[in-house]
Amino acid sequence: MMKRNKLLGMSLAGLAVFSMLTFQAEAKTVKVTLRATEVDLPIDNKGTIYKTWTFDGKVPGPVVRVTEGDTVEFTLINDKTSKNSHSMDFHAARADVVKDFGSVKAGETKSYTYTADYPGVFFYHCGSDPMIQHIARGMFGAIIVDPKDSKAMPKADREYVIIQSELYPNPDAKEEMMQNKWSNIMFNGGIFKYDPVHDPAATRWLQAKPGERVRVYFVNAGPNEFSSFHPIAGIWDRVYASGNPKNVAHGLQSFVVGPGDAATFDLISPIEGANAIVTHSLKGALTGAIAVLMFSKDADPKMGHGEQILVR
Ligand SMILES: [Cu+2]
Repeated sequence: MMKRNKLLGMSLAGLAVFSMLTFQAEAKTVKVTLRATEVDLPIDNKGTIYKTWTFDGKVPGPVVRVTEGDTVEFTLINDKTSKNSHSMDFHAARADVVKDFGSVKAGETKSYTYTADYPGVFFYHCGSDPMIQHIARGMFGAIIVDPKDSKAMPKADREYVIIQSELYPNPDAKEEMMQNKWSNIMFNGGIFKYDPVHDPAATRWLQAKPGERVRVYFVNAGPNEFSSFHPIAGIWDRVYASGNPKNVAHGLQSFVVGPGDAATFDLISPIEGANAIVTHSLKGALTGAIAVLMFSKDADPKMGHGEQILVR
């Protein structure tokens, strides 16, 4: 009898090890290289050009995605054509603010390494002086750190990244940024980028099917305004502060995300039709921060997957 119990205990221990192997991704090293460039990009659906500063020539910069526990080997190249120094501050990192997050001159390179110890969604941005201008001109993005336990959150059927930021009419006027004189709030670097209702020139919107769990990784780049993130005609099924599975709240209408903060939002629609994702701080919404999410049985299967989690 004792022998049998011992055997049972051993096989249960074996099962436990097996399930850990099954559900916990093995930590890996991820090399991430981004290039700081100063380029002109459109900031609305008509193609109005703005003198942006960027990571990899895009606003927002590329989505970086790793798994909790991974080692990130990061390199910033400041393009030799840049007129300014630039830098990289990952909110997912524990590092040295001077040595690692310090400025890189044009034509130079800096590398640092950190482990992504906390799961969630985190802001990244240039922190070079004046930081308010480097962020306002477009040097920001999102890093998603997936939990190593793949069962820590319900599985998402589609995922989208939305980054809020302010548009200042004159990109050189640091004083106007200090006085918070923005003209528009944008999602993913464009005025009404995903809103054909308010701007007939908009050709893009977000898509999902009724019943699907849509996960929105939301970052507020600021540099100044808070966001009261709300899905008009929907309710957030779950909200995770900083995207950490331990910080879960249920059934919220709006959730405030301050500048330099981020959160993960899950949304499920029982019916066909549209939700309008906004900052309910209405001057922000009505000047550009509205994203239409269309729930339809024939939603494009590519939307909300792969490259289409940040719709360019
Ligand atoms: Cu910069």
